[in-house]
Amino acid sequence: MSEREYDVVVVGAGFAGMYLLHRLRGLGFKTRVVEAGSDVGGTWYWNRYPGARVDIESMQYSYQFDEDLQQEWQWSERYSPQPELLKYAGHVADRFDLRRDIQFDTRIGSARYDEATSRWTLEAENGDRFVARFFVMATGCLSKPNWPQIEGLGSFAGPTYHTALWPHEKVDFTGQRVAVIGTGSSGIQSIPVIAEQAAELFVFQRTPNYAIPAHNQPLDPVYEKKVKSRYAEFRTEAKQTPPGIHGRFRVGNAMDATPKQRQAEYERRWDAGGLSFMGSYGDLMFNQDSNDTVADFVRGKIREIVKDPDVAEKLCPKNIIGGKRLCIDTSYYATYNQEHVHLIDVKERPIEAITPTSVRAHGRDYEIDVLVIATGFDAMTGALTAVDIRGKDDANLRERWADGPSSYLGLAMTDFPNLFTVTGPGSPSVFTNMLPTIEQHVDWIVDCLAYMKDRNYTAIEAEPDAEKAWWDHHQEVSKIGLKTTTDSWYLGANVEGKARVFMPYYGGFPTYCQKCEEVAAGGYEGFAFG
Ligand code: NA7
Repeated sequence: MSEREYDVVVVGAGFAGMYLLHRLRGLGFKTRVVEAGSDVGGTWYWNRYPGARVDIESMQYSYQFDEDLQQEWQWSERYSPQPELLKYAGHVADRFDLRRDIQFDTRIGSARYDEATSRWTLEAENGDRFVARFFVMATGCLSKPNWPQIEGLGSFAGPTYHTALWPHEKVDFTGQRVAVIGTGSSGIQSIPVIAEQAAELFVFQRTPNYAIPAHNQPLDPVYEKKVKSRYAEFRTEAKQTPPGIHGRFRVGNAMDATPKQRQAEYERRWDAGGLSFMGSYGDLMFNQDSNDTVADFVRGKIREIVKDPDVAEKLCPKNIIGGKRLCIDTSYYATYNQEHVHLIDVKERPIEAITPTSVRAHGRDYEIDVLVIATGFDAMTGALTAVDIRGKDDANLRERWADGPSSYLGLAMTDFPNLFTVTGPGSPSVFTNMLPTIEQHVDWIVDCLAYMKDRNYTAIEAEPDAEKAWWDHHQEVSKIGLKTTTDSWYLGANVEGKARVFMPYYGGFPTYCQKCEEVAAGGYEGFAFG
């Protein structure tokens, strides 16, 4: 047990925490990063399930703050697999000598603000205490695993693996009877790989998802050279698009094109693969008829790929496309053509129970050896409210957000002075390429701390009016279009009892960055300094 004092304590050593440490150190802030895992990497440290892979192209899903780093690092595939992303995180930690200021294997349980000293005291579950003027939660948007509420879950006698808490040692499914519960990105990425080994695979699907082929392949050296010859410009161009991703995003309306033109465009995008599929037309997320055309196209593909028409129908999503996060897959639908792969629809009749040897559904026991839980995360707020955070006058973040979160720019909250969140609710976060978004947030936070240091300010707090105005704007923007018409983790709908409030900012990365810049240029408008 120890107690030490710092200028800044950062919780989380994923890409956000690592870059924060690098920048804060550069400005002379005495910084400590506290991380629950045993190494750096965040998402890529925990999500080691078979098939785990980023859904943004590798050349874009990487840091850009250091030109030498981005020139020297070589990705091997179009979409990096988890082990390579973890290796990259480790490389960055080595290159910038980060680990010496990171305390691993330490989970923060509580944080309390002392108004008299304008300092936070963080207490870890092992009893270690960290006192600091500033406290940054760099805990990620998808980091608190969501466990399904199924009777008997803990009673299963064989191994149970959650995709978000995958063991470090290799899991061998050879000859095993395996159940996978959940068909979001994690299920869709892992199911084809598990099917290669398993003797029998039972997939329990509550809601079918749209998956677009990744067409993953070794990274084309010509493309790599081209991007690297103008990396800075390439990055700048990416930041001018709403998701902060370099790609072909058309502005025309799907309904203005003829059916033949639309079909040709969707085919072309399907063949190219990846998230830019939804960039086929500008109105796909704003016009139900337009969305129907692209959703029908994907349903048509599912029916073409999956040989058994009943299985194909079960796999066809009924909700709009893009309401839930689009999945990027490798052979997902084709996996169901294998005789040992079985799809069990548990939408109308949920899983009844988990027994020591089976998953019970529709009155039948599916006998299994291994249980894989791919039920996602308590997204956006879960990791923040997992810590007992108490601000001014003992303001309790968990209670404050019981009816849904609120934040100024996803960066700070009234009554919680000197606390910053990286990609918090109300920031564009998961609608963008997370790496540049993280860098933007970190730069903004660090610049703000430097501004305070120059002026000898000791406390900063979001003003209630500014927070309310931003949150109202954010909620207003989220209602434009179709996004809120689907139950999703963006809305908190995947966690039982969680308030349904739309969390990521839907106004686009450029608009958000402009607002952040204006706030800073105006002497941090909407913030009060002490
Ligand atoms: P997701 O996308 O939240 O998917 C979780 C899946 O688990 C989804 O299909 C859920 O169905 C399903 N689920 C949840 N609870 C149950 C129960 N009780 N029974 C059956 N099925 C259930 O999480 P992922 O980890 O796949 O991906 C999260 C993000 O990580 C992803 O969007 C990428 O950004 C990376 P539901 O749809 O709720 O009916």
